[in-house]
Amino acid sequence: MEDYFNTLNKLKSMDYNELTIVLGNESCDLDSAVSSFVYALFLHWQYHQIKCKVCTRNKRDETVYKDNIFVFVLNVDRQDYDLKTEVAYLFRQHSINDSQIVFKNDIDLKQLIMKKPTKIILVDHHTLALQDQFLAPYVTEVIDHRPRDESGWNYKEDTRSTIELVGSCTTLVTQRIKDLSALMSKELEFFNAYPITSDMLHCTIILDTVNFSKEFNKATSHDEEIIRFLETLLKPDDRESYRKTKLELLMNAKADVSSLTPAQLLRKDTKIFGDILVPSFPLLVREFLEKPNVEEALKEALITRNCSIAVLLGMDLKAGIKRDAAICANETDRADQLATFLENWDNPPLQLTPQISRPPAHRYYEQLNLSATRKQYVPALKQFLNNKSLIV
Ligand SMILES: [Mn+2]
Repeated sequence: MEDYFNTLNKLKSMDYNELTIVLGNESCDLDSAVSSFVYALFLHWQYHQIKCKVCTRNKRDETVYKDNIFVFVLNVDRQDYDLKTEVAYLFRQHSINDSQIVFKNDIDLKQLIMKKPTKIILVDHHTLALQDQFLAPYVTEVIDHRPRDESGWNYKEDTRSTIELVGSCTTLVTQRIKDLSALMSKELEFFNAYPITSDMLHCTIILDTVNFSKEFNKATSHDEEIIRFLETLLKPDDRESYRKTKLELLMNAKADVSSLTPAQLLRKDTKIFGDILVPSFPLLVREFLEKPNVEEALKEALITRNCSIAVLLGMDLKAGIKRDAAICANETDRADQLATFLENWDNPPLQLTPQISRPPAHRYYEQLNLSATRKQYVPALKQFLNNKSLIV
């Protein structure tokens, strides 16, 4: 593994011949992160397998010779990595440190593509985000498990695509690695050289298919075939309990926000409507408001997201479901107007019951409509914003 991570230093010093970037989608979920890491690592391995056959070290002039490098880029800013709790959990568990990872905001892709030959491989998505559209001419391969969307397909004609509706993109990545390895008659060598990849791929398929749950109905026979292949490498004693334990660990890691600061919680799952910031927390707002530095974090979040008011939504599942909400703003008049508006909203009623105020929140509520999520607040907030523009 050292050898691979060492090549990442060559990116910093621009000491390479050609760069291949493997990029997942912007949610940077486990599927995207593991797909890009494992595929980049495979391409690195494959390149060195082939290279050694065709050119021997003594025939190369080391002073001018440069290797091709293969870099996985996590499609999230470095400061937001901890928000992807299950990704950080699995990578750290396999001793992949944050310093060995290239995050989206660590590199300037616009500069890189101008300086040296660059290829982009998209995994777990095939439509570039708006701000990444300039990468389209550099895309050489796509591996994705969502329905093919031709509308944004402006890639070169010879772009190789593997698109198949399966539960996890890592199923397709594993298949592709198997196929390319077979072409080299080295069926299992990559997986044997980097055993953590089998585990990471296996974990991702388990999480994406919710351990092949019938209820979620995400898994296909291809996912099943691949997970069985991975299990021939991982050799669990008891397959059923092995899978079950993995799912529990990953689900817990995904829901564990205990290490997040208020500032991070305000970025984790947040939507903006007009100038209203609406973060949704996997804990009660009451607990959020008790965290240190919460007032500063709220002020900062409002300023950086260009908002003047925040509606905080909380949920707790520890002893049955509980929900609460709070309104925070610097400008109390407008906060009062929004409070009255939401209290009286009846489509459906949110059943906000005022409680004693909990600073720095302006208003604090228990929400008795337990099925109302942020989705049910959206029409209310939009209506409120429309009313305001009518008055002005
Ligand atoms: Mn996916």
